[in-house]
Amino acid sequence: MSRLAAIAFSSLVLAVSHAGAATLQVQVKDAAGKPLADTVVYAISGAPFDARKPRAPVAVEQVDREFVPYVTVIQAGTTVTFPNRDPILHHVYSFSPAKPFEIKLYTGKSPVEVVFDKPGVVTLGCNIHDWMIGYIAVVPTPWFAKTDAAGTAIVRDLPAGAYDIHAWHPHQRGAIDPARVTFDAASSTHTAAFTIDAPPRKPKYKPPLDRLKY
Ligand SMILES: [Cu+2]
Repeated sequence: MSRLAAIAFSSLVLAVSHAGAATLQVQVKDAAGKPLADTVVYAISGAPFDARKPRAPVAVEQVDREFVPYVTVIQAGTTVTFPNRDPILHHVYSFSPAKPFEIKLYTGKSPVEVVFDKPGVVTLGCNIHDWMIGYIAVVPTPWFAKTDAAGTAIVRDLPAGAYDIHAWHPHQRGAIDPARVTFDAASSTHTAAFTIDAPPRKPKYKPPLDRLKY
């Protein structure tokens, strides 16, 4: 095979293997049968993937005295910034074993970038405003998504193989059994469903901005 033909052949293989990737649509309901937003779903397989592949940094902002988004899901090794969009100072921290860290009083641009290298749930808080809470789910796989308001999460580009589909929600009561899904056909869409007993988020009192010194 000529060099040019070899290049053309390998691009073809790449195109074909991409076209063969599966899509997984996950539907999540709460115990009352209502769609459950902010559920993290991720697929674990024995298939190899390039764990060193650089991932785009992710931002968890502070907007109107809250963490936005409330729940973030990232692959282990991803860098996160914490821009403060409020006119007051925040002091972001976590005591979670997966990534204890602290960013002392600041506003505006994130003073540091934090690399989340260990899988686990990282609970975020603000040292000044105790109603502020957020979550970063650090997962050991590039295949993940989060449910929207309709309770739907879509995981794309899954190579053929058998996967355990895991679900996690910050308010879940009790453990959630993973679902086993096998993608054997090319370019297929598969589905999985979870019912999670998770009470809705209760809004906490936030003093108005003009009453806050910090
Ligand atoms: Cu704060």
